[in-house]
Amino acid sequence: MSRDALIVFVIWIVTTVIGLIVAGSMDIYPPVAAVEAEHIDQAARTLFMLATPVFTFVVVVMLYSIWRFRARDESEEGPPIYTHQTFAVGWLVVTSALAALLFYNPGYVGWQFLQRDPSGEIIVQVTAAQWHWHVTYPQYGLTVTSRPIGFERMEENAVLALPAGKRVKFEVTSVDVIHSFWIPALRMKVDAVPGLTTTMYATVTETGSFEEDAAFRVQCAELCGAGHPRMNMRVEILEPEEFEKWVEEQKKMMEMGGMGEDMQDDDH
Ligand SMILES: [Cu+2]
Repeated sequence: MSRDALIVFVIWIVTTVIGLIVAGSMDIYPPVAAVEAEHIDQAARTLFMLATPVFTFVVVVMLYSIWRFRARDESEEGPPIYTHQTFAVGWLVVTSALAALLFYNPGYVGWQFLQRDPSGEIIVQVTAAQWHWHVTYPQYGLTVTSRPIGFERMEENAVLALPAGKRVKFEVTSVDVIHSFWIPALRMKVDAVPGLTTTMYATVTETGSFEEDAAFRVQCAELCGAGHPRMNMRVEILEPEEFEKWVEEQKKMMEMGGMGEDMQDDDH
């Protein structure tokens, strides 16, 4: 091993260890409220861990080469650099193998897990429209509709409630353009496409609400027009008894023509 290669190797090991410690201690994940969310966070951590040595290797080799093999005065050109055949092939093989591994797991294996059970104890039908979410619970004969009023007045917005411990099947569609139905605390997201019904499953675990953390919200995740950033809705995950109470309250409000059925928004 040449002296340069040895130096690069040592710097690479040191920066990789530092990178792994930093990546491992970073708490960048919002609250987890579904079994699926834990798996998705785990996939993100795996990608971070595998990407760290590749990233530090590229940066260390690049910066070291720029410094070490620079032209020392203006009349001089730097030393010529030729392809190192063995290294190039080795690099291709290693990174392709890593990518193939990730396609399989968490890619394929993770996808199988998300689709493992096509039933739902609770069915939630979601219809997106510029810039509302119409949320129907067919088992309860209840529909709630969000208003595009933005974060500042989020406490006035409608609630999509879910019972903790239940498997939820979301059936999502759109009446106008493509939207995307996303609940960050569940880490699940699916496009809302006009003329199609897309499905998404979540096995909800923890109780929580928008008031506790903004990850408990529906957020449109596909640019859909001027009201896109305001196309959100509060999410509340309740104990099953609390959920039943919430349904009854909402139905009363619906009958009285109150918030549950409020289809208007203040901005038009
Ligand atoms: Cu949108």
